[in-house]
Amino acid sequence: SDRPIARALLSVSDKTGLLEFAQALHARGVALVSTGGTARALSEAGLPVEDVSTLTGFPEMMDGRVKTLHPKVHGGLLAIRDDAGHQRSMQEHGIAAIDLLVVNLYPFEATLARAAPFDEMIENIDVGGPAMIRGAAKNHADVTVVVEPSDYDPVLAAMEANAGATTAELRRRLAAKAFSRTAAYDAAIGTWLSREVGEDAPAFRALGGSLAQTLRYGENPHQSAAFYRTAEARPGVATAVQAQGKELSYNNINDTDAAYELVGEFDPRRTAACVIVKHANPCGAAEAPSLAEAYERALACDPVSAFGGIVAFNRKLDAAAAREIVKIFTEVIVAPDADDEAKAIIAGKKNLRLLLAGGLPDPRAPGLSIRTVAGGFLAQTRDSSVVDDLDLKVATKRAPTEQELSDLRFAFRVAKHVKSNAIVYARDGATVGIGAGQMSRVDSARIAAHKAREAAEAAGLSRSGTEGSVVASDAFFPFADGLDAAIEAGATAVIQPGGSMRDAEVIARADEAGLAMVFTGVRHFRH
Ligand code: 93A
Repeated sequence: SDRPIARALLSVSDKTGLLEFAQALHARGVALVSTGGTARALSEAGLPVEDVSTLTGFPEMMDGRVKTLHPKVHGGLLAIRDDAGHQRSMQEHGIAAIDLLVVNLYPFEATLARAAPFDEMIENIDVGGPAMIRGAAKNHADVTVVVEPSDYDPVLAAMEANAGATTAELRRRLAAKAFSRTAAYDAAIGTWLSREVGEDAPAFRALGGSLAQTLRYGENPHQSAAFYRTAEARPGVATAVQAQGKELSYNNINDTDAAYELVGEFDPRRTAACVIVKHANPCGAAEAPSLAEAYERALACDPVSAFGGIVAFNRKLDAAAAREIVKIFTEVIVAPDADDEAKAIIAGKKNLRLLLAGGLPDPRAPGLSIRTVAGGFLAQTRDSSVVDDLDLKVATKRAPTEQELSDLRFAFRVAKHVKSNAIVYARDGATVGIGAGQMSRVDSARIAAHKAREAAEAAGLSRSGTEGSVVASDAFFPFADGLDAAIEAGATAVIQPGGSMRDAEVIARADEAGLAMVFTGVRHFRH
């Protein structure tokens, strides 16, 4: 509830901004309670403060290991203000409500950073602080919790605007931050202690999530690895059930994720779709009336690379598709489900892994993506942009035909899931050439055209593989040469983000060649 804050408990290791904040609270008539060092700092500044040991009736003991771990503190934080039973307990045991908790923890991370001895690390594991933070954060309906000095001012501003109370919205935001802080704190401790005992698994777990599977090895046999599930319930490789086949490897899981995320871009109510992935890049993707046709068309894009690949479907696997897949060596099949006949056909290949995910991943769903860098990690929100939601702008004199537009959308959808620089040629709802992961966009364009030519030759087709196709680029063409490669390959239409300094030059070249070109305004780098 939005009652004015009457009592605050302050217990901070980092005393930055403490005095100003406590001063402002005092000026608003807030009673201050505090632990040893914090209380000393406040009273030295002339502020009236009750020592937490007076409150608990116990001295701080065991070198401060036990100072706030007491029902008078935790009852004051956790009691629901509107609950009659809770109120009775408070009265019975002489517990007073704590409306604001200000805690920052023993500096475990800073102590680790200066490579302190083991015993000092242990002493810097805060127990009482996280306990209070978690109690206050759980009870954020009534309690405001602050875990870093940068939130002192926002809390004061809210109190100023609300007659001494904070808002429910602010309390919830602060609670989210509080739980994230204690999680990161324990992760740092878990990682440190795992290193000390020479085990990787606990350190992995400290990153969050629950262990799904210990893997035989990582990307390479000399690396140890494990697979974790996070709380995110989005259907995908982590929620999939393995119906049959050999144990999954690290690379299998990574590649299956890439395949399933891409196939999830195809609405199963609109079309059947199939994606084949090798080394985390699609080597074929297609939509068609049936899964079997989609598979055949995806396979035709690059049958050499598809050998030993991961095959993903957007609909329940049926017998016709299963019969096609078992003709060549495949590592993993992933689909929302499979019918009994399909399962029986797959069962003929003992080693072939069949994963049933129960649903398709929603490409628009929010989520985080994380990667480590030396000494840290990078976090970003998922690339949840979907081409169907974009306002495509025709940049050339000629607008794309209906068929071209449909293929352009298809190609851009696939390009989102190809490592940059990504160039994707497509025709009639199927990729015909994919250029991935090159340092130069022209090279990706050439490779894509070259692969399309090879596949066409292998299939005995008379026309070059990219003739009459459309092409997607995951980022703008910085020079017209990337477009030249597409023109040379016989593409008739282009989709790309646009926004290059040389857009005018690129557009002029497209107009000259009679190409239609659309700009998405959205880039799909993927590294
Ligand atoms: O040793 S503790 O885990 N035991 C406790 O009961 C306790 N209560 C608060 N550490 C505890 N604290 C921590 O003390 C706070 O998280 C804060 O970091 C620090 C503040 O101590 P002082 O006020 O004496 O400087």
